[in-house]
Amino acid sequence: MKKKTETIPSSEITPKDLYLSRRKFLKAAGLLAGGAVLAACAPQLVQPPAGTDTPQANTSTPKPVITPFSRATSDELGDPLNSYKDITNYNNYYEFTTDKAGVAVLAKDFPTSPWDVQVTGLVHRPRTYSVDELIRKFAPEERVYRLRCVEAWSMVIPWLGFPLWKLLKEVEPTGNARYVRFETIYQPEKMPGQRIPLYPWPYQEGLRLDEAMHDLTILATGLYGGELPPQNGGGIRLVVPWKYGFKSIKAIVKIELTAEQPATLWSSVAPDEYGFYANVNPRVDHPRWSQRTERRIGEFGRRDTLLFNGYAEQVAQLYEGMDLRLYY
Ligand SMILES: Nc1nc2c(c(=O)[nH]1)N[C@H]1C(S)=C(S)[C@@H](COP(=O)(O)O)O[C@H]1N2
Ligand SMILES: [Mo]
Repeated sequence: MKKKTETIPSSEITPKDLYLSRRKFLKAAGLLAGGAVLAACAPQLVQPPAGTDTPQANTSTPKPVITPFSRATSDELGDPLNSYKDITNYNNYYEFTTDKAGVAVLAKDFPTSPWDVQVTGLVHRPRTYSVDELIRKFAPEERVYRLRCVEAWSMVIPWLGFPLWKLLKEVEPTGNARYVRFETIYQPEKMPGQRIPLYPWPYQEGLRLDEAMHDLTILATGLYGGELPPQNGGGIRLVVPWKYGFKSIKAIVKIELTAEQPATLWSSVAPDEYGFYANVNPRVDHPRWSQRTERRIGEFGRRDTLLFNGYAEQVAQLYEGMDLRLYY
């Protein structure tokens, strides 16, 4: 494993004191419900649309209604967060539908808790973890990241998550491990898109081990201070902010350390359009459209796309010696 020296500590990305466990979060939510205690910290409070704020409970006790909040109002470049409504109602999730505005409705009753993730392959300590245990162990923190879809739209999203390296360190990759493979749940009875054999389900993705160990790479368990809605990849999803959104695989049930570069759904469907690396790069056009600019959801007009989605200072060293035009 390469030692990283130039990564930004999470404390510089977002406030240190927002390391909320789910339990602490519920407490905080209680405070919110009781009054305006945290209102000053949450100037852009957004009321979630009815029905999208409470992931379905397995019990008859309804979960408390959670008001999404974030201490941050913008990313580190000064651009405002997208609204909770945008983030949870404009989604790519082909297991449900290819209609971005239709995912939230179709995923509404998809059960995200309890949720288990198996960590396996070339590791000394293979294990299955529940997301609840991961949350207790690794205390998710807020990370405000840009998400840039290969389709040339983008958002700024306040995730709750923990760096993937913490989990990988715990399972101890063997000396032969060079890649990490991720697999989405396969549940065609609950995911209508998986009944259409157009894609080689289940969705799978992969990272090189040093990319996976980079401090910017997180497993997200929530957003806007609350739980991770099904349409955004609950129980748990990957977020790799310097790569096109399709690398950030949702609803992960398996993480496997491998010696060989794993197959990915998109690179097997269209290898010349969606490469394994998929680093955001305005200079490498998609075969069917330019990647020079993008549409920030909620804005008029277009803005320039940034190399590595604006994270070049932190991640460019991962690709030294690689011709970025060839590894798209
Ligand atoms: N399992 C799975 N993960 C997925 C996708 C998908 O279709 N299935 N779409 C990807 C794409 S193309 C994007 S842009 C992001 C969108 O994440 P969001 O809906 O939370 O904004 O999820 C990625 N992860
Ligand atoms: Mo995407």
